[in-house]
Formats: sequence, C-alpha cells, structure tokens
Amino acid sequence: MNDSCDWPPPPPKDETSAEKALRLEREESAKKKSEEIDAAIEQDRVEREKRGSQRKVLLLGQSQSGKSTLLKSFQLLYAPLAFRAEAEAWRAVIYLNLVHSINILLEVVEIANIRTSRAIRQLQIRLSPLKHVLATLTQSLSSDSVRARQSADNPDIDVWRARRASGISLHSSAWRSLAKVSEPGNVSQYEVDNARNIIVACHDDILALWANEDVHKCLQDQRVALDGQASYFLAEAHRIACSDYFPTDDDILRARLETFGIEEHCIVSETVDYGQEWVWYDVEGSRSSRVWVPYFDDVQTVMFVCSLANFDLDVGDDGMNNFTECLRLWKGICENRLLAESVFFLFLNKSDLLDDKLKSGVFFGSYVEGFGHRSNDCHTVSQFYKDNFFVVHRDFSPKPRLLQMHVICAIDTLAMADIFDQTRHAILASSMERMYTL
Ligand SMILES: Nc1nc2c(ncn2[C@@H]2O[C@H](COP(=O)(O)OP(=O)(O)OP(=O)(O)O)[C@@H](O)[C@H]2O)c(=O)[nH]1
Ligand SMILES: [Mg+2]
Repeated sequence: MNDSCDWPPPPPKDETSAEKALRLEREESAKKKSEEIDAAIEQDRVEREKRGSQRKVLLLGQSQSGKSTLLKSFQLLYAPLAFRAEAEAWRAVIYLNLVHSINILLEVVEIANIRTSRAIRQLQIRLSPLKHVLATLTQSLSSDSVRARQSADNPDIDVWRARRASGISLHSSAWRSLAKVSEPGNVSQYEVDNARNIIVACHDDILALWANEDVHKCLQDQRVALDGQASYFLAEAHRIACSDYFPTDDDILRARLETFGIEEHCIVSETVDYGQEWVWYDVEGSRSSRVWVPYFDDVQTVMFVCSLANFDLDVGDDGMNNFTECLRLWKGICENRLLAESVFFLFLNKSDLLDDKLKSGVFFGSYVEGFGHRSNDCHTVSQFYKDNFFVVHRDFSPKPRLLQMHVICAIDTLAMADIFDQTRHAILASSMERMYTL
C-alpha cells in the first residue's frame, strides 16, 4: 500500500451520516493544518536560501573617511531607481549643508572684527534669517535621542577658528526619520518648506556673499579652509537656492550626514546580477569602531575606507598623526580573528583632495615619518599608503586572505563603476571558492 492510500483512512463500516459529517470535518481541519505546516517549512527554506545568497559588506574606517559616500555611490550604480526615489528626502539635508556653509562665512566675518564694508554689513543683516533656518532644520532633522552637533544660537568659536571648517555633523539616523517629512501635514515638512522659502528669498545675497572678496580675505586671515563639501554647496547655491530646485545625484553624494551607531542598508541590484541582495553595514567611524566587529562575524566582505587627504590632521588628545592612527585601526581589524574568513578591500579615498593638497604645497613628509624625501605627488603618496597597509595586513592577519587595494574618489561615479566591478568579481569568486571548500 502506498502513502497516498494512508490518508484519509478508509471510512468505518456502518458509519452514520452524523459520524460521517464529523469525520469529514476533522479530516478537513487536519488537512488545513498540514498545509499550513508545509507552507511554513517552505517559507523558512526560501528565507534561508535568501539569507545565504545575500552578500554582506561591513564598512569600516575613521569618521569622514567617506564610508557612507562609498555606499551611496554603490547604490547609485547598482540600484539607481531606489537611489533616486530617496532624492526628495535629501532636500532638507542639502539645505542644511548649504545654510551651514553660509553661516560659517557669516561667523568668520563677524569674528574677524574688522571694519567690514557697508555691502557686507547689509548682507549680514539680510542673511540673518538663515541662522534661524539652520536651527530649525537641525531640530527637524534630529530625533530626541540624537544630538545635533551644531547650534546656531551657540556657535563654538573654536570651530570657526579651526584651520579646517568641518561639515555639518547631523547623525544619519536622524535623516532616516526624514522619510516621514514627505507626509502631508507633518510639522517637519512645514519647516522644510519654510527653509526653502527663506533660502530662495536670500538667493541673490547668498551669491553676493560667496562672491565677495573681503569674505575670502577673512577666511584666509583666520586660516579657515572650507572643506570640499562646504565649497561645493556654496558654489552650487545659484541652483540650490531656486524655487524649482530638485536634488541631483551629485548633491546627494556630497551631502554630509554623520553616521551614528550601525546602519543596515539592503540594496537590491537593478543592473548587473539583477535581484542580487547586498546588505551593507555602515558603521559609525570612530576610533573605537573595533568594538562593533564582534557583531559581524558572518560578513563575507570587509571594506575599509581611509581618507588620503587627512594626513596633516592630528587625531585625539594624544596628538597622534592621522596616518598612524588609521594604520593602527587597520591593524586592529586585520588581526581580528572574527574577520579571518572575510575578503578585505582597502579603499584609499579622497584622491582628488590629496592631489589638491599636495599641489597647494603641503609636503606629506613633514607629517608622516618614513616618507623621507620622496616625490610629493599623488601617485607616490598613495603608493606609500598601499605599501604600509599591505605590510600590516600581511603581518597581522590570522591567516592569508584576499586583499584588494584601490585608490579612489568616492564621488566620481564614473571611475567607481570600474572599481565596484572589480570588487564584485572578487567577492563572487571568493564565495564560489568558499562553496567548493565547504
Ligand atoms: N572631495 C571628496 N569628498 C568626498 C569624497 N568621499 C567623501 N567625500 C565627502 O566627505 C564627507 C564625509 O563623507 P562620509 O561618507 O559622510 O564619511 P563617513 O566615513 O561616512 O563619516 P562618518 O559617518 O562620520 O563615519 C562628505 O561630505 C562627502 O561628500 C571624495 O572622494 N572626494
Ligand atoms: Mg557615515
């Protein structure tokens, strides 16, 4: 007798019609239960298969090295529809970046305490509503648990005096809540609209401030070097401060929002390997980022991002040089046994800014021991980085593993397409190898 004859069992002899009805009801209920169990087993199998086919990437590196930008660049290339679907939500962040940059200029002029021209004094007065915009946007982009690091009411003089005017430091977990901004009637939406109206009304004055020679002289005198992102948004103000402005791909790539904690991003490829899921873990860049590693023992890929352009900055109270600090962080990640099986990628980022800095006369060897009197050009300096990072990886990894190194400019999507192609192939090859080894 085969299995199919076992169920349902044959009806008993002399079965009454009431007994028959009860039996059929029980059989129906048992059949339903059995089908539910089958469906649950099937769903579990699909889920496990899906998880198994996901590619997991862990992004590590110092703050401002460009981790989130690398991720945005990947999303733009592999899931452009999803990337652009989020464009509207970036509007407020972009306004905030622009307004923050304008406020740096206004503060620098104010602190300069010089006899500024009548034209500048008028601009200061006419642009003063932007301080309020900075405060309200900061507020609307921040959740209660997230502290914005900038405040229009209480500008930190040391920040303005710093040789480098760093970008806005809002946490990106705050931005996540911005998705709600587009809901009609939401108070934040009102604030974003209000910010837009004020910025648009200030269009000509913003342009005049940025074009004013005295302002640039103040920046020079106070040794305030605007970072690339501030200069970008000021240079693009003629477009951003228009009523019909819509965020472009470049604006989104440039928009700075500090990552807080760990963020998980699932990117479903819309281009090559259609439907392939990439799960990226974007980790807050801080010196203690190694503490996150134990949570990621199942990631197959580690992408470490290092900024080439920060070698002349000191890190922390111990005055440790940025190059040495980054190498120290890299060493900790290389020797971590939990990541022993992962494939490693090192992205030496911000090559454009390194090039600018070296060409402006900053000598790499004055900041980094061991560089000696080598040629002070982008190629030689990045090779020096590569050599040092390679040796640390070779000497401190628990066992030999793949390391790919790339000198990149994360905001250059054209060049990044080729780089991501190479990394994707390496990741696929290593997972195939792993499959055959298991
Ligand atoms: N010029 C230039 N700017 C870049 C490049 N990569 C990133 N940036 C800018 O650098 C700033 C910091 O980049 P993020 O991606 O936010 O840095 P992060 O490593 O995620 O920083 P945390 O979230 O604080 O850990 C942003 O304004 C980016 O637009 C690059 O290659 N060239
Ligand atoms: Mg980030």
